Amino acid sequence: MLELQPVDRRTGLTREQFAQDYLEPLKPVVFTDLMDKWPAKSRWTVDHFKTHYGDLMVPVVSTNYSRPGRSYLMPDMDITFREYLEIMEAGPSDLRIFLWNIFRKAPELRKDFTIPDIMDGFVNEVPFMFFGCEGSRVSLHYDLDLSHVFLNQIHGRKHVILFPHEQSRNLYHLPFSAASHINVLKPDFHKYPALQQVKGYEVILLPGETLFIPRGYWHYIEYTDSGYSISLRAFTSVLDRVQGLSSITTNYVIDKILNKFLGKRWYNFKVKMAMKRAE
Ligand SMILES: O=C(O)CCC(=O)C(=O)O
Repeated sequence: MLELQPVDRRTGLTREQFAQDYLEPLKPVVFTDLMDKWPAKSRWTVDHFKTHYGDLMVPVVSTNYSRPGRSYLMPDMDITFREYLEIMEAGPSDLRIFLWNIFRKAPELRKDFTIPDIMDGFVNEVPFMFFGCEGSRVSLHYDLDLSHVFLNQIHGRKHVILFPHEQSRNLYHLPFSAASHINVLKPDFHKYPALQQVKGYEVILLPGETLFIPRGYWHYIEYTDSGYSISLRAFTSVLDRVQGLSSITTNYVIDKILNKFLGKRWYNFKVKMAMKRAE
């Protein structure tokens, strides 16, 4: 197993304590009370979504999503939100909705949550929602825009494993991407010996809790139950935002082009580079 320690759980954390203990040292933390006053906590039930937003079309991804050679953020199919929620209620499946800006189509949902005071002074990005069926997995990646993420769990539980960005080489980071194809739960130390150096964090995130994922952190997520969350993404400065945009350009754009023209050869080159860097 990889060396993992539990993420701290904190209640009543002040902005100053948060800045000193977590934001500045880039250490993850779970807030138990950040969304206490949000109407979304009780209002956003599966039935509420089905009744009011069931006809919206949603981009759904499966495990194909992280298959080698696929480009980042490419959905597998579009179905209605109602159809997706019915699949989610029916039992385990690998189907998920990733990084969905439901608020573009349903702006009134924004009234059901507020940006927490802890994020005062941050440059905020648009909120996104994530849905997943029981047992579905989000493969190990970091967010290319290098934003800080506040992942607010509305429904169901999630197992989250995190690693600092400095550990990218030991995690066999595939260059020109935000991905690594190592198996976090069953690491193959023989094939990937550098994994023995890796140190990370883990938590089972509960409904009503908020996980702070510092910028650049690697994360692997498994849906313990079917469920959903809303992520608030933010930067502490405009400079960080610009750095994020440059990271998207150099990784996403170059990768997409070379994937298209070189296909498997490009992927094999990235794997070779990842092994070499870890050595
Ligand atoms: O919760 C999820 O399904 C994925 C969350 C995630 O990867 C993110 O916020 O970057």
